[in-house]
Amino acid sequence: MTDPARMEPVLEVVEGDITRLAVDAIVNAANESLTGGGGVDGAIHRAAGRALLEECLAIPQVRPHVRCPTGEARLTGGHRLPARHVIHTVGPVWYGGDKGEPALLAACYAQRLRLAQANDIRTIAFPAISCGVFGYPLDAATRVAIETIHVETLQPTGIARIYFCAFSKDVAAAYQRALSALGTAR
Ligand code: AR6
Repeated sequence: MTDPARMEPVLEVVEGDITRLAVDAIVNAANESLTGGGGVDGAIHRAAGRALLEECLAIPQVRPHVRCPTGEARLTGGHRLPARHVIHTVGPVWYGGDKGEPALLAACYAQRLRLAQANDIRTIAFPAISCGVFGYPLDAATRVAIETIHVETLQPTGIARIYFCAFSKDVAAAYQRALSALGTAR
């Protein structure tokens, strides 16, 4: 029998609100202070309740007002969410594409997968990190997301299913284009 830990995960695009997903972990597109904000960050804090903010505030600051530098991640509980954990990450702000944005965004996905692997997370859902307030062009961002995860999960990770949670039809279509561009690789 095939060991499930050695299998490549299923990649699935779902449309809707990430706070409704009953997965082991949802990823938050946060800011460096981890004190909440708008977009998906605001939705996650509202749905998880005050205890999530308190857990975030207890995370040590690495410099004033910074608990999670851009490209890094911090793990908390899910509190009132159906998800068991929240992986808070901070994507890059889009400054035109020649300020290291693709590498920083790829690091967000690759390192989140490693954090998931280290915490026995088997199902994980990503929002379109940096594609809202931070202004990363949608097609470029979804390509980085899908390609990075594809390459990272060619090695065994123990992760069974990865959801790309699209908050609108446009975002879902961009993920589908990025998946098609992978061809028959999976
Ligand atoms: N479920 C899934 N996706 C969502 C949801 C939701 N409930 N709500 C929004 N999105 P953004 P960023 C989508 O702006 O660009 C915050 O203020 C949204 O449509 O949330 O990384 C933080 O505190 C878009 O496709 O994140 C930071 O300051 C995607 O999530 C800053 O925004 C990301 O949009 C981070 O900006």
